[in-house]
Amino acid sequence: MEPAGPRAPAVLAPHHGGRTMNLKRSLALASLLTISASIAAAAEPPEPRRPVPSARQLRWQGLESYAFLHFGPNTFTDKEWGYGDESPALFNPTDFNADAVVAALKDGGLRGLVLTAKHHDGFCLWPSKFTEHSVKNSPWRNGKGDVVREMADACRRAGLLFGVYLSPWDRNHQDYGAPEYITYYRSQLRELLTEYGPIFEVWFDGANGGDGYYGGARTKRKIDPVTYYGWDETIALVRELQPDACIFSDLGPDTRWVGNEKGVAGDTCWSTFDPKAYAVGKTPGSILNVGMRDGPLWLPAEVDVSIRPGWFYHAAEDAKVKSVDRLYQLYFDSVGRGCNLILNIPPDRRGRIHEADARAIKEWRSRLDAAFAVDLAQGAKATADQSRGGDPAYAPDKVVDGDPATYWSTDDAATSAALTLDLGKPTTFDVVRVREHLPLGQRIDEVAVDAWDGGEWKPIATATSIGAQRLIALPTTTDRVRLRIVKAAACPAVSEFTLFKTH
Ligand code: FUL
Repeated sequence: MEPAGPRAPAVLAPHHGGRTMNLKRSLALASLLTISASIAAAAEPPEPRRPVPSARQLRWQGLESYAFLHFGPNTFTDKEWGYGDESPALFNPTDFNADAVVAALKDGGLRGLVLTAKHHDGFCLWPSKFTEHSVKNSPWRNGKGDVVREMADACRRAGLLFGVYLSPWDRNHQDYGAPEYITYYRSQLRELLTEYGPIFEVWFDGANGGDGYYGGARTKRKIDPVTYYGWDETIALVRELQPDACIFSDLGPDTRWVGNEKGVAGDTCWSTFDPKAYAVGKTPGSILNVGMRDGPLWLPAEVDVSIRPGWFYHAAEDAKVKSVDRLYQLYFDSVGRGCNLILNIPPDRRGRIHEADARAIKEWRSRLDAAFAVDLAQGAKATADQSRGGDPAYAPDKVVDGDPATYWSTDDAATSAALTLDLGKPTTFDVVRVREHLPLGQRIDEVAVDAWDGGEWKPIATATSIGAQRLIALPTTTDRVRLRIVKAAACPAVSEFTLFKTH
C-alpha cells in the first residue's frame, strides 16, 4: 500500500522589487524564489504508523455495506445446514430473476453481494465440471441454469460488486477429509475465479467437519483445521487469479470475523490484529470483536449478520425481518465503528427478495441518506492548537473539506492536540463523524468531543479506536465544538470531523 503521496507545496509569494532588472529576468528569479521558499515551508507527511492497509484493503474499506445471499437447497428444505444428501431436484426457484434481486439490494444502498456458490451441503449453484451435485441436475431452467453467472452478470449491469462464498466443509463430497477433496475444492475455486469476471471478496467459512452424507458413507469426519485445507496455497491461488479480491476468514488475511453474528462490533474495535496470538480456531470471539491495538497485521473486522433470524429463507420468519430501527442501529454498531457490514438478505423460494426484506432495506437506506445528507460542519471555521510545520497542507480546515485524501496533522512529537470548529451560530447536532487518514494507519487511541457553553468547554463524549470512521452519538446545541485527541500512538492524521443532525 502506498503511504500518503507527497503534498503539493504551499505557495508563498516572495516579494522581490528589483526595479533595475528586466521583466523576464525578474520573473524567472521570482519563480525560482517561489519554488525554494515553498520547499522550505512544506512539511513532510507523517511516517505511517504500521501496520497500514494494503491498496486492496483500502478499496474494500470504502464499500461500507454490501449484501450476503444465502440461497440453495436449504431454501427449499427449510433447513440452515443441509446434510448433503438433498436431491438436486429440490432446487427449483419458481421465478428467479437476478436483475430483480440485484435491484432490490441496490435500492437498499448495498454496494455488492457475496453469494453462497456452495454451502455446507455441497450443492453448487453453478454447473461445476467437477461434480454432478449442482444446478445442472436440477429442473430449474431444465438443468441449463447457472445462478452464479446470472447473479454476476446482473451485478455488473447494475454496478454492484460480486463475491463468492465457497464452503470448505462439504457434506456431500465423498472425499471430504482426504487430500483429493482439497484438489476438488481448489478446482472449484478456480472455476469461480476465472469464469465469472471480477470478484471483490472471497468468503471462507470457518465451519469444519462433522457428520454428513459424504457420497453415501454417512459418517462423521473430523479434520485438522491447521493442516487439512492447506490455506496458504489456496490463498495464493486467489491472489494469482483475482489479485484485487479481499479474502475473508475468521482470521483474514484481508478481513477478519467480528466474533459474533449479531451485527455488533466492539465499542472499541481496532483494525489491527495478531492472527497467531491463539491456536488455530481458538481465538475468542471477544478478542475478534475488539481487535488488538498492537497487532502486527492490518486486519479490519467484517460484521456479518442476517436480516432474519436464519441465514436461509424460511417463510416462518417473514414476520421476523429486522426493523428499520434495528438495521439503523446496526449501521452505527458496525460501519460506525470502522468495520464493513455484510448484511444477509436471503432470496425466497421464488428466487426473489421477499417484499418485507426489500421494504426494510429500502427504508433503512432512505433513513441513512437523510441522516447524513447535510454536513453541518461545512463552512465552519476550523482552527487548531497546532498543525504540522505550520504547513497549510496539514491545516485544520482539511477535516471539513470533504476530501478523504487530505488531513489535519501535527508535528511528530504530538500525541495530543485539539481542533475547534466555529460554527458561527448555535447549531444542533446529534452525531459526529471522525475519520483517520487510513493510509497512515490507526494512530489515535482516544478522542474527546467538547461543546462550548458560552463560558467554557464542556466534555460531551469520548471514543476510542477511530480508523476508517467513528460515529459518535451526542445530542447537543452549540456554536463551537472541539475535537480533542486525548491519546495517540503517533501524531494524529484526521481526515474528517463532521456533524450531523440525524433525527
Ligand atoms: C457460518 C455457517 O455455518 C452459516 O450457515 C452461515 O453460512 C454463516 C455466515 O457462517 O459459519
